[in-house]
Amino acid sequence: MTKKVLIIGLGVTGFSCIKFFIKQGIIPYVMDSRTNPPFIKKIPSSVKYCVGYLNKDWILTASLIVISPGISLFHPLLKDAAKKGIKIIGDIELFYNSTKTPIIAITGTNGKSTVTNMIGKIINNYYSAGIGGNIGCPVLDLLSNFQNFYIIELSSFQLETVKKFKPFISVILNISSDHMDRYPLGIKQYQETKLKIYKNSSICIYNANDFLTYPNNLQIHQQYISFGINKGKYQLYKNQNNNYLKINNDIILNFNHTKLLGTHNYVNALAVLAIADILHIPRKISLKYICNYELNNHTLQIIHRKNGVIWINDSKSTNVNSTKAALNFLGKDKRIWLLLGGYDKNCEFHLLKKYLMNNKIHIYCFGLASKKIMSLYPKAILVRTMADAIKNISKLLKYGDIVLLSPACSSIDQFKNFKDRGIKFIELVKQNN
Ligand code: UMA
Ligand code: ADP
Repeated sequence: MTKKVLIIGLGVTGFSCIKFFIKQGIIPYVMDSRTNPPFIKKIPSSVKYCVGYLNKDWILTASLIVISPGISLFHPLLKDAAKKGIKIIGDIELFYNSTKTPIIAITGTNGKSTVTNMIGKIINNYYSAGIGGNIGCPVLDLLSNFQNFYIIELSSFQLETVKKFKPFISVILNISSDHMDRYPLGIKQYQETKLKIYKNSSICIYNANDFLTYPNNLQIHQQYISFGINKGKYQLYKNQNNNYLKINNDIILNFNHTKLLGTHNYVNALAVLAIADILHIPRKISLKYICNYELNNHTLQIIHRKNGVIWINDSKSTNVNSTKAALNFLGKDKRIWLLLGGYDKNCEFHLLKKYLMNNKIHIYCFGLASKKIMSLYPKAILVRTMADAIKNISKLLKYGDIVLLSPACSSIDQFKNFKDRGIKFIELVKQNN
């Protein structure tokens, strides 16, 4: 019987899978539940496709199903396929099976892209590394170039389908409530998915302050390295106004002398140094890159200063914990105008209460989550769109104020993605100020 490979999802991942199989002489079948998925016009003519719904017959007669991260493994039709013994994997497993190059895999609720980029810059100065995964470039597209290492950012969605995947180094930066619309059994289900990253890994790096990241199945052949605030091998040690990087009681760096913003980014840098040390990269090089690292766009990015007012684009903040990190960084003294809202993924805004009850914070909320936000924070101001919020706020600002877009929600109800939301924010701020 010929092998019938079915690819589900026609976004960047699905398209990279089509190219991968065709290169191996296998013509796959493709489907997407959307009527007009992003890569529909690029499907080669030899490939049969079905869009607008998930085709049950195709699913139940496939010999291998490769799903994209946007499709849940817990979809009833996929559960039926699994019961029939049909193998279901994702691009990460295909990638692992196609390379002998050591893989550094990074996950966590927040900080993945920051850590992936920071370690990428360090490694690429000393060796060569291909960077991809949830950060943007689908992993199968990395295979064509020779590299010493692959650094891949992994979402919980991508980890759902890993089986034999064996990274050399795996990192979980932190775990807090996110994507609860995809994990009906709650944070434990989400955590268990994230913990899969450690399963076959040679070295596991975890956050000593966050027990949800602790490896659960300790194995004699694995090595465990921790980082954390005043805890773990790689420590952030706070003393009066200084923030030191400490390893085994030796102070290595004063974070106050770096370009990093906020305690959470100091902690991210601990994980980065732990990886760099494993790869024997001279500390001098690693510390130089850590000191000079500038945060990615849409992450605590100061985009405008006028009349003593600072405007910050933190559109990449798509959950409660990243908004907490932004508010912690800004402190309690300034008057903050916070733009909150979008699609909340069933997450818990009450966890922001401690921060949002501060009289100096004025909340403007928009998008699908706004009703939920209003019910918890009745003093918040409800607007239809982010543009309305910016227009209203612009008339009320005083010297010393900060306007922060850190929405704690994903953007898909009103924007294409977080980048689109951030770019529109920048345009609107400049138009109105
Ligand atoms: N979808 C359908 N029907 C389908 C397939 C997908 O409705 O049949 C929807 C999904 O619900 C999802 C969207 O389409 O909302 C995109 O899904 P996809 O699997 O086609 O996504 P790709 O374009 O292949 O991009 C994926 C990752 N997307 C998701 O996990 C939703 C990208 O992460 C990643 O960069 C890319 O693979 C390369 O690895 C994006 C993301 O938002 C940035 N990730 C989430 C996050 O960071 O919070 C997890
Ligand atoms: P991810 O790729 O996991 O989404 P990013 O590094 O792109 O992470 O950052 C996304 C958001 O999370 C930004 O708002 C950023 O300021 C915040 N963030 C980054 N690192 C952390 C962390 N360790 N803890 C909490 N929030 C963080």
